[in-house]
Amino acid sequence: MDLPRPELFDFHGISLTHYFTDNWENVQNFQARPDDVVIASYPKAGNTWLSHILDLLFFGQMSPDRQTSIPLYFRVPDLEITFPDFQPGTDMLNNVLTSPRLIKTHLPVKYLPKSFWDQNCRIIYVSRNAKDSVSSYFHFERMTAMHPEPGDWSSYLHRFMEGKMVFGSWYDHVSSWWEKKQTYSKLHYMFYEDLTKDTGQEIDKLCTFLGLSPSAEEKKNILSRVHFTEMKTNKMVNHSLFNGMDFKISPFMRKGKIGDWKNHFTVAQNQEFDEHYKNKMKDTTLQFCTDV
Ligand code: PPS
Repeated sequence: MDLPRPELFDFHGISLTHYFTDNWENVQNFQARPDDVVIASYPKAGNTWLSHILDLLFFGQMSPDRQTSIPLYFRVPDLEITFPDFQPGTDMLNNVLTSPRLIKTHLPVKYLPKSFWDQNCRIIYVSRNAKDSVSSYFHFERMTAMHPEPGDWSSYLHRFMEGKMVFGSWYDHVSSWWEKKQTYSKLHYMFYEDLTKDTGQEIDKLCTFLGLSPSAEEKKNILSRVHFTEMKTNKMVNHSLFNGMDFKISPFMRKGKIGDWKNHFTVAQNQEFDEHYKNKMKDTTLQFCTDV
């Protein structure tokens, strides 16, 4: 689809494009169901990975055709999205007949619709270190018509540091969701890096949080299906069926690694970034791993 790139603008204090604001009122008034499971993250933190894991955990046994016939972005709709030829995320979700509904969002914690808190819904937040997040985001913005053109790497990195990205500041996003975890017990905060290092252990923790007990056989099956190489070639999860992305520029499932930032940051950029990072993150206990 040949669409013009959207403008980035300030919306209630965060940078967004119209694809994420056109349906704002319906998003904010969205009615949650008590058993909804929300998968929240800043962009490029592993939301797709987690969505696939949860879909398999909840529906892999019950309705195996679901995974082979319905693209993941329909099985786990994005709450705030509106995109040509697609139903808005809220409509897709209102039409979901299976339960629990699995709901993807990139909203900062203060903009998650109130109903999710009122209904005491389970929320999983996945976070990824800033350097790999910005590197992944750069390549994603090169290839998707939903976001503005990223421009050159150096100015992009500075824009990330200033928080002028679609969905706002990474620093505010990851740390305000982290703060929320201290007071909201149904929030499971996890890290892309832990998921990479020991997927099985992270799935066990997820199961404890969600009250699920898959058999050893099921778990083995899930582990093989959520591996990067497996997902990269699976059309139902790799976004190749979505017409708003140009895989000739970059694939959605790109590298799937911890530390790819080293192929992007110069020594000087890394020093500047670290200084700025220390200051931005000085008031949070949140710690990230940036290396294997
Ligand atoms: S989005 O567009 O914000 O929803 O993107 P998101 O799914 O959150 O993040 C995309 C990055 O996650 C990587 N990914 C994985 N890494 C390892 N293993 C598995 N199974 C996996 N699935 C997705 C994906 O490759 C993107 O990271 P990069 O660094 O660009 O490869």
